Amino acid sequence: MRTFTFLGPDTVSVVVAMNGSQQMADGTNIGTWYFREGTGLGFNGDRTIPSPVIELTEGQNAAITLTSNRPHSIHLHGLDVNQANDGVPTTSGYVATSVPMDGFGRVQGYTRLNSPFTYAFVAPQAGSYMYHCHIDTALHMERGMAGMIIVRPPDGNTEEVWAGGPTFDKEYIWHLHTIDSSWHTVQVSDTTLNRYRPDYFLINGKNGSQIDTDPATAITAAAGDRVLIRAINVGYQPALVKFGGLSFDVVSSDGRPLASTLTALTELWVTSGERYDIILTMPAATDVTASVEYWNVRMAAILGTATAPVVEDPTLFADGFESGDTTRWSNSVE
Ligand SMILES: [Cu+2]
Repeated sequence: MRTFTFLGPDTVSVVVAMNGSQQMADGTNIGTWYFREGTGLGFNGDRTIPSPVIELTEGQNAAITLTSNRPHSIHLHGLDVNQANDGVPTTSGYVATSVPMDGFGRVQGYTRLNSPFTYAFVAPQAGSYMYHCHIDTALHMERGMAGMIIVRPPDGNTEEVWAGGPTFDKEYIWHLHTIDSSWHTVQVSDTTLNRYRPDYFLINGKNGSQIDTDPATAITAAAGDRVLIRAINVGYQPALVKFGGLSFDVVSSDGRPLASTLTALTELWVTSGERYDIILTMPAATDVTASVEYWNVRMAAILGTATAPVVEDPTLFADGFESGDTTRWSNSVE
């Protein structure tokens, strides 16, 4: 169903690739940095952003081990972990070039290059979270060092947002991100980064017509199916998400259930660092185009838009089972 890799269960080994290359719809190859699963260093051949999904279960004792030959960290954005495991450098664990100074409230939670650092925590309440590198953050996140963390309910249920919470039949992740290609020619922050002028507008690392055929993003479901879309904005633009006029509900925000579900929305702002869990019930005979508008709110201007099809597939049975096909979660869209 997705192009992402699920990691887990208890110990996740993550390395950093700084030689990624992402081909955009216009043929341009954009250099990327990203986290990937593995224990060795270097390039694994997938060359993709976003970074992989880390999937955990509520209450699980989780450990994420980061190995890198350059300074990086994993910040557990929105997860209630203690400071040493939060991944914000100087007060928390990271992979350092040299041993940092002690004092000033710093913790000695760092390792040298190529020496793994382990972030240990108890997976919090079920919901949608994110992780990203917190070293030279503006550049490293933009380069692709960000991904989603999904915490499942304690029983591991993959059809319930949280224990006793809303149910769903199909699940999508919409990782919202923009790229300023001029930022992808520098190795460390410099004056190039004084301005952010995105020229690629992505969902799940793809742009333009690439999205139409990306089974991780293009929404197909049977009429009546409840489709969960976990929207996560790792970019620097507020994103206005619409599903072609279809109405939808929002059940949780930033990993927490809403006190009351927002119902019958037709658009939703998702700003930087936010996550929303959206449930769209697929109407019969649907064939519409969803859109993600990336805004410069100060200028009241849309900088760019990513679009994706939302289609009711009559060959699918309700509840997500495909007709004559038992490979329920492996999408066969060409
Ligand atoms: Cu980094």
